[in-house]
Amino acid sequence: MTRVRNAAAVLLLGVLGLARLAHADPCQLEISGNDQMQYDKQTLTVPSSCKEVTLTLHHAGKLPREAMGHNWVLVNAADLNTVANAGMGAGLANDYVAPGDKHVLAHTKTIGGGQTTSVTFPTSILKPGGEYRYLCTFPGHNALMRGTLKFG
Ligand SMILES: [Cu+2]
Repeated sequence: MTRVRNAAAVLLLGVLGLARLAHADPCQLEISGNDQMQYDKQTLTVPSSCKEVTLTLHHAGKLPREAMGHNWVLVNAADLNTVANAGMGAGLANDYVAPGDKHVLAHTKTIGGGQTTSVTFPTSILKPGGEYRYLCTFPGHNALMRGTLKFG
């Protein structure tokens, strides 16, 4: 019994250690959305040393995705409105992202309150020193839910 408990304690410490490591990794980005239609960050920065980026989106609210769904969509600044409009037409079944939209650089699924999702993409799609925009393409949300991602 003691041995089992010790094993559980070691496992727990291991998990906590991994979580701390993941948090310290600058190539792992995190952002939250809430029921007030807001992201918790207006700027994200990716160091040029990252070969790959993983963006984790957490919905800190309680409302379902049909009412207050959030996603995270990365675009060139000039394409923000085009992508938002195309996404609206694509509907929730497509996560409000038009299938095959070449203006979309990377995107997560659309999630509801309490859910978490992530997307991993190579930094080879970004230009060093470049500034990009991210937005939520749920209809009407991008007016408030948008920010800047800097690379390098
Ligand atoms: Cu949203």
